[in-house]
Amino acid sequence: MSILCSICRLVKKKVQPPVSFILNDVQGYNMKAAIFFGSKSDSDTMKKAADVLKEFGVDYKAYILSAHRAGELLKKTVAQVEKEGCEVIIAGAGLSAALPGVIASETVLPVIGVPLECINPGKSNGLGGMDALLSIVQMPSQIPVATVGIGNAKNAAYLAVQILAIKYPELQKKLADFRKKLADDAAANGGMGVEL
Ligand code: AIR
Repeated sequence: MSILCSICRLVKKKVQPPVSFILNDVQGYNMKAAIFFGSKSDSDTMKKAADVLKEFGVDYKAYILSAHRAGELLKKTVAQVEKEGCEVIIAGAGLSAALPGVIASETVLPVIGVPLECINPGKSNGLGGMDALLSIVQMPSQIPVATVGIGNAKNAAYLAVQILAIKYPELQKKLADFRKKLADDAAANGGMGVEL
């Protein structure tokens, strides 16, 4: 009887794969995000979002696609990233920044918009990012875009990581460690009291 029990236990162990195996192999995808932005001139700012995703080990793809200049290709690409298992989208644009809103209209994935300050010698310099901020944040009801501060691509990525962490426990752990380090650094840098 006890030998039989031991065999049962072993078989049970074998058919119970570890959580990471279930997430990565059986369901067929890893954590995925997509980054869209409207112009090559936005690259330096949007790269900061990519850096945060890398830091947290989130897979992502990035696309330069203007909602105004390449609308059809944008729609196709949004459909494509959805098919590939993308779970959250970051979208940045400057000037009259339709990109995040247009993407939000094409998908039910959460879209995080980054209003960009446009400094483009020889072309329109925009309004310090206020133009993009209002374009992105003032979405009509039913089609929301979660909007971060002007140029704050990093925060878009932190929010994307937090959204993904609802599903991925390993990200929850990384976020908890990250927040603890922030608090520890604050304590070490005057948070415990300073002499003035
Ligand atoms: N843009 C491009 N297509 C539509 C918009 N709103 C934005 C880009 C960039 C700015 O216009 O996101 O911030 C200037 O783009 P470009 O290509 O002229 O340098």
